[in-house]
Amino acid sequence: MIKGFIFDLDGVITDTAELHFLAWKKLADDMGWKFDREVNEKLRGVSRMDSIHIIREHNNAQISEEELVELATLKNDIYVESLDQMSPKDYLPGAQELLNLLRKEGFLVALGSASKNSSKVLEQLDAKKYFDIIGDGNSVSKSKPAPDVFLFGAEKLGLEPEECVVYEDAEAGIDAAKAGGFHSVGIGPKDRVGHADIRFETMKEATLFAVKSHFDTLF
Ligand code: B16
Ligand code: MG
Repeated sequence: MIKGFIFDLDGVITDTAELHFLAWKKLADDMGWKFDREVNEKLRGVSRMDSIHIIREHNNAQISEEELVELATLKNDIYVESLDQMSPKDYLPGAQELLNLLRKEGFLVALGSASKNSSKVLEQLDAKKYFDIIGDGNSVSKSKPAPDVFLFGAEKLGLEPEECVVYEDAEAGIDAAKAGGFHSVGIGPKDRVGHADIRFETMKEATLFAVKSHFDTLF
């Protein structure tokens, strides 16, 4: 029986991708590095340090690990400052309605994000009230596609993976959900999350009704 839901943050609850893009772009410009939306797409759901490694490789830049950590911190400062402009208006369409309904129907709910800034993002959205457990980049050391952040959430909720549905917008996020034995809902195009148990183009279509209809006997 499905008793809980675990949500990725960026790309599922809200769209911070643009703010991440602008912050990486500023850093890349300052460094004289190439960085565009195509490269940014490769960073979806990927941790901060894995992201800067991808950008370094894209630029063939010879730079030490120590400097990379410093640069990632600079990018993060820009990103965190830009979160100040985020407000409860910035839920992705359908996300807040779903979270409200899950509360009303008594499901357990956890966050399962790669971000180390999830607390600030949830505060800006006034979304902490929807989550029983926050699992994020501070909770585990192995990031997606490892299932650790979802396993952390399930364990803290007191549930088995097969009792939880994971919502994810990243390829590595669906890989992580499947590796952990969770039911998965993919948000986005087929070439990205087509391997999820069920896929919707946007959160607007990924309603509780649609998910219940798909998993039917599990509810
Ligand atoms: P931070 P998610 C991910 O969030 C983003 O999709 C990804 O682009 C970002 O690099 C990662 O969080 C780390 O974020 O720098 O704030 O720790 O999709 O897992 O909610
Ligand atoms: Mg995401």
